[in-house]
Amino acid sequence: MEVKINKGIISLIQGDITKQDTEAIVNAANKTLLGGGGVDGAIHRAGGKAILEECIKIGGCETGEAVITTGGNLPAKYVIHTVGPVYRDGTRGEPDLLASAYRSSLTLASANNIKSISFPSISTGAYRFPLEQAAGIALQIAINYLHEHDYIELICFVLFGQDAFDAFEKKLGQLT
Ligand code: AR6
Repeated sequence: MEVKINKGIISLIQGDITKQDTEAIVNAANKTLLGGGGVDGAIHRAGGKAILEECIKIGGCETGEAVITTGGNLPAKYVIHTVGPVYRDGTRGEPDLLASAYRSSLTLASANNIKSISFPSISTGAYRFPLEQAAGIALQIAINYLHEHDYIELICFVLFGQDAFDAFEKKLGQLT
């Protein structure tokens, strides 16, 4: 599914983010930046040790913020590592922190002249953020960003399972 917003496109696909050839892919990392399971594990496995070495030098990342490394052996030139919130009960700033993780990643992409970027569904795996709410936040930030910035051409959401794809597809239909 694709939707044109201002000068850019939001695209939803089902697949593996490590295979994407957008200029940047986003990693759903943790604060240590030292790797883990899920998307993080897949990116470090496919990208090789250059990414981990850069992450060690950077030294960590706060929740809601983002940092950038090269893409190592990945098709993408860059990996933007962001840290989504661990979802507890929804009253601890989780929605704002998730929005901030997406916004910080897009801002960092712009600062590096990146025109195409792929996101996973941040925080909805090990960090247990409810999928439908997370999809709404992710898409709203992407829509707002494309309205405010003419430079980015493509924001792609790479959803791993049918449930995630369906949730994003439904929300994108509602929001556009
Ligand atoms: N491509 C795209 N999406 C994927 C892939 C992939 N290769 N693999 C998993 N997903 P998660 P989080 C989906 O757990 O919730 C790590 O250990 C997955 O199905 O990767 O932000 C980190 O080190 C789910 O929908 O990220 C942190 O400690 C979504 O990606 C912690 O997990 C996010 O799931 C971060 O947890």
